[in-house]
Amino acid sequence: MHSSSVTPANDLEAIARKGGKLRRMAVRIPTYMADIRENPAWLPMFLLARTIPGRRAHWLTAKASNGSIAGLPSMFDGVDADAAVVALKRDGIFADLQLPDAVTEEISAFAHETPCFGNFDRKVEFMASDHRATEDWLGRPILSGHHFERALDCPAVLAVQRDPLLSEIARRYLGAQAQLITTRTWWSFPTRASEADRSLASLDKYHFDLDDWRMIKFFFYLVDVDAGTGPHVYVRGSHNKRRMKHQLTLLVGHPADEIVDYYGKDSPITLTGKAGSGFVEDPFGFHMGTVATEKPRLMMEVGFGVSKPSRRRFHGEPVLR
Ligand SMILES: O=C(O)CCC(=O)C(=O)O
Repeated sequence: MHSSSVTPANDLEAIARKGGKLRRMAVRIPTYMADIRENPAWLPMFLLARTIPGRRAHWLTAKASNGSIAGLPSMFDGVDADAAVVALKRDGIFADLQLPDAVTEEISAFAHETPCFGNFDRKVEFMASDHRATEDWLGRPILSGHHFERALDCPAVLAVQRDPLLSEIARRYLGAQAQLITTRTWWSFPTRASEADRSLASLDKYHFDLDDWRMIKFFFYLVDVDAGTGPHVYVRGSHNKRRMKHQLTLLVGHPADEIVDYYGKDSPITLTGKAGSGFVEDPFGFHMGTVATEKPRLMMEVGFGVSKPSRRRFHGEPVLR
């Protein structure tokens, strides 16, 4: 009696979990297919870059970086690129970046004044201050608001993207082939989002990125981010060590208990901070954004990789079904 009443519930839970996994994966398939059509070289990367041997083999092609930024003006005064690269190699993350106030204010003002696109859908265009009204009009939750290519209309965004310190860290970590592959700004809104929307926005589930063989991403908060603003979480050390089960699956997202059991309960770091604070991470390490519960989060990302960038993905735009 006891076991028969428990087993079906467990089965249902397992089926639901599997259904959730499939839904999360299905939502990314149109993007993966578009990537392969645009650049067939993406297929071997997609299949092999998730494995540690595949990755290590690719790291062997990294060329030593010979350039130096000594003498070039940077807005990140006092940041030691060597210390950043040491931390990236050891932990997968360096969390000691700070934008000048004027830059933070300029990007924040731009994001408040520029319409964004909800849930990556170009038909859902609205100002961040109209988020609730737009949800009412649309009849469903809006989790994210991206500015896509409009971000490059903001001179301060361009100044961050082109800052020599970022490319210096990228070249020293990824090798001389490092090149810019993403620049995006976006809002994450507090709302009750569906599993599919959370998956598209890479929220609330530990995952690793498979957009290139070797990558780093710089993230900057443009509002104060505390526990209620959907802070980013990164699992230290998970960028160079991977459970076999997580290498031999097409899924990039995995349950938190599996991650914490393997990497240790002290390995996840939750990144809260003032507007303007930033960090750089190797996104092969497990990470996630969390869904904001109280206030919208405004974030900027500048990503570097070693392969030809995709125009669409440059601004974080997936393909919707
Ligand atoms: O929104 C975030 O904090 C995470 C974004 C993310 O997971 C990603 O860019 O891969």
